[in-house]
Amino acid sequence: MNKELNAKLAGYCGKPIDEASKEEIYLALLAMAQEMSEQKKEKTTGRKLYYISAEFLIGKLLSNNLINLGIYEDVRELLEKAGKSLADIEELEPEPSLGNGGLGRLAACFLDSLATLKLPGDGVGLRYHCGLFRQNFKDGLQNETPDYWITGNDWVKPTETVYPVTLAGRTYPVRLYELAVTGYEGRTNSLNLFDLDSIDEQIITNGIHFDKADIAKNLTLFLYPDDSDDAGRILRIYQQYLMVSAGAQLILEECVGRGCHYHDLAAYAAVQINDTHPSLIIPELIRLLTEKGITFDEAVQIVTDTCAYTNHTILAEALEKWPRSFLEQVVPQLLPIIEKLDVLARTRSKNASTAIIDSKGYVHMAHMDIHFTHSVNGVAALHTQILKNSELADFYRLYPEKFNNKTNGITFRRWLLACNRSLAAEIEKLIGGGFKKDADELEKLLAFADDASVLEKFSEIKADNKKALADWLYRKQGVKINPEAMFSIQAKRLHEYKRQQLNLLFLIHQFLEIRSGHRPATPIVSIFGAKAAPAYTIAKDIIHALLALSQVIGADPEAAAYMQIVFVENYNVAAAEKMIPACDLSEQISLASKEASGTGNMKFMLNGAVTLGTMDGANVEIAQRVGSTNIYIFGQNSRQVIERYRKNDYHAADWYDSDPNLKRAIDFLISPEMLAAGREEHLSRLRNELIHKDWFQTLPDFNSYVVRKQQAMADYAYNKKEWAKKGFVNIAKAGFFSSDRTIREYNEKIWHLG
Ligand code: 26Q
Repeated sequence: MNKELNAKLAGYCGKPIDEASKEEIYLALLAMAQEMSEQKKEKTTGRKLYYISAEFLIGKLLSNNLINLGIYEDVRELLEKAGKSLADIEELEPEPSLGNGGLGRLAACFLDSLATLKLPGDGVGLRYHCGLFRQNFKDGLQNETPDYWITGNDWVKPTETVYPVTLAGRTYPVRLYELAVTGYEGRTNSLNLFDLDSIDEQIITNGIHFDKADIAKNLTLFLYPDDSDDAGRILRIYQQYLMVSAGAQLILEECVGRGCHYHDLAAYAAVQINDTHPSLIIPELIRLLTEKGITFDEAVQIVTDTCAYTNHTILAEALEKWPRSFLEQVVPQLLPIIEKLDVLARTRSKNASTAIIDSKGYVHMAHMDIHFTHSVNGVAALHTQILKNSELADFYRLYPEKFNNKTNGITFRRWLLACNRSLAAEIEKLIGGGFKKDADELEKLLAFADDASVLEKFSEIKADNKKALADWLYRKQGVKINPEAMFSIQAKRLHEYKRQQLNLLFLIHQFLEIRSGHRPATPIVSIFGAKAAPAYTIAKDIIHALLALSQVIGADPEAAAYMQIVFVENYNVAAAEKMIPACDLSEQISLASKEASGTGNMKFMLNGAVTLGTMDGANVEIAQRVGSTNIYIFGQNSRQVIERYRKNDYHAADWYDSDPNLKRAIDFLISPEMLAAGREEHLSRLRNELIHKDWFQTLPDFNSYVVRKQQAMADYAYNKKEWAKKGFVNIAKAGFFSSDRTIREYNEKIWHLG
């Protein structure tokens, strides 16, 4: 095999491997993997899934594809023999950051599982020229620059297929690009991404600004990090319609090509709508079907039978609603259809809360989805419960049969086999390789949970990963961290509901405790990775406060011996792959009821970290599986939180006034030391926000957070073996959180593919 592969790769290089440069080898591997993936394409029969999503946070693909093609080890070895390092070559690959966070990464994990399970399922989305902005810190503030990832030698390839899409009365040719998604010992599916040839990267000026009016040049230039102004919001509708119109044409063309008659669309296609960003596919499919001569009523039925909707959030501000005037401007061809759907919805329920177009003229995307798809799912058990009982209760009464839960999952190929090879190898030694395709087999590890030598080995792997992270941080950011300390990691988008500010208050408290002579049980390195939406002021203030605090601690040798804060710049998939295997304590501290699921929590667990978390999202299901000795739960539960919101009687100032520790920590934000390290504008705004608003109830959870975290630190410090066992049990119990399981459930209950 090795010899054959060697010859093959040298063939792609056009020279012997030891004479080729890293760039040449990278391109050769890319070409070879693409050709091998191509050979695994299969003819589709029966029902095929189209997972339509504004985001696919695919990350780098080289190692992933080599693993899935079964040649990673062989390639690594033969490169090593030629004096080259595969790890160095991987560094050359740019990361396509075509997603904001969880929702986009979930879509990418799902594609991997679909192909691994040999299910016919393609992605449909947009080929943004710049992914989520690149983040760097200057003077303690986040700066944003464009993140170009397209080089001309990419995994994503242009095709000859072009669809016409009419936006604001003008028709644009939309090109289809394809990415081969190859499963682990599976089949190859496609990620179909649409783009305009006329996009012009030259129109970007200072940072990430550009002329928002010039549609032909800007439409797919950026992935949207927020919707802070109207010009931006309209552009998002343009993007969404470009995606769904080209997507709908692709779907109909493929199905007809396979012998489908328009009446039978639902027998050929299942369309999964990933949150509300692709919801316009509903009126668009109805429009196209009626153009083909199908009656409106039948078209509505066909589309309902074909489409299903996933909800990923219960934050009111993230539920998309568009002023009718925006839609009139961008997609006048859809408005008559949306209006008819609204009329139809109103015949089903007189309740104003379930209308599609409200009295102020806003079009509610989620409402259209729920009325006109056959399945509505939440992404974790608690989330689905909350949708049924509160957020979408009126809809649940109307359509109880549509509601179902599909707890999220992650692909173990990327999040274990690729990012933590030594752990995967050790697991394989103990229980064989079956877990790679049947994640439940990880439970076999439980037989070793009390085996001292096994736990010892797992602790060594963790220690090595921590050293590797420390080296990486030093190379990347020039910071030195103590690998002997406990690594606590909070890595996720910066958002008030995720409560990085709670972690901040803990760190201030810990710092002040050290100053007053109370040393913690263990030194701790608190590592953060988080991007804030460019217009999200308070989120940026939180980053600022953490960076300032990091300096204040660094300047105090006594405290610095016990604690350190590191903010990883430009957190993305590649960074996650380095950070997650090195984590001891996984911070999942959102306000209960607000985090729909979380998927980072699953990645950390799978890599042997212990969770410190609230009873929120999938943390609840993690806690249920690992048991209370192997997770640190704190804080109010979702019932208490929802009750507090309902009563509307939360006053942060009462908590601030009555808890001296809390008051001391909050006031430290504007202490002379902090003001010397940071800027008053940001620090006092954050302090005011915490005392006078604190919409995400940070203060009521402060005490129990401090207590549980200090308990975790003591357990880590004083009982290494017990601590190792906790992490080990987490790995053993992670099987349920494989996206293979999630995809099987979607297929059995919603899609019925093939
Ligand atoms: C909406 C309107 C205008 C502009 C942007 C948006 C927008 C963009 C992205 C709204 C939401 C998102 C992303 C949401 C998201 O990532 N949700 C996460 O989904 C994960 C997968 O289900 C869950 O695990 C997380 O709990 C959830 O927060």
